[in-house]
Amino acid sequence: MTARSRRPNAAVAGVAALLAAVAVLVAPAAPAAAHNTLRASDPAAAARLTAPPTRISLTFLQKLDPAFTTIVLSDAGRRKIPTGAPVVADATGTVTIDQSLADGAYTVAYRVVSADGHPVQGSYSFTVDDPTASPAPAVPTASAAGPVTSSGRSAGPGPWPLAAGALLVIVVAGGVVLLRRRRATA
Ligand SMILES: [Cu+2]
Repeated sequence: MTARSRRPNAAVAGVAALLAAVAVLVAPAAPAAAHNTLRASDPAAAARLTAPPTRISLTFLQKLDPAFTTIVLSDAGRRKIPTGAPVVADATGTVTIDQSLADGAYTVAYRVVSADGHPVQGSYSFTVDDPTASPAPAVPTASAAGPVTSSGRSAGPGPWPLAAGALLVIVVAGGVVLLRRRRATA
């Protein structure tokens, strides 16, 4: 009696394990997507500016909490540049720069919170290269509308499009072989 009831249980357990494995493979990277992410910035990441900026504006995916929004500007020597306190409007945080920035590389570091309360931090760099400020040869200016690069992780499309493409190739190749066989026998 107990031996009889064991077999269906084992089968059920096997199916459950299979379903669990499929669920793990199919489930998207939800935690990464749920966190706040830098969407755009002014100056843009890796921008080469011909005039020093007077403010830094960062736009995020989710609404910011003014109490937990930090934006720090520093120069190539990692010295902090004085700025005003962050002014938050919805998902955008802005700080004004108190001084005129000399030519050189600068880093913008930020720390904000996600909707779930978890902190998110990252940084990016831009360069000030004012042709009127120094006799150094002018470098072609990069577009300020370049893609935002941050140290935060981004959820890519994953291996599924690749797998779907490979499956399509197999199906098409199989169809071609079948057609050739039918023509050969006809
Ligand atoms: Cu979280």
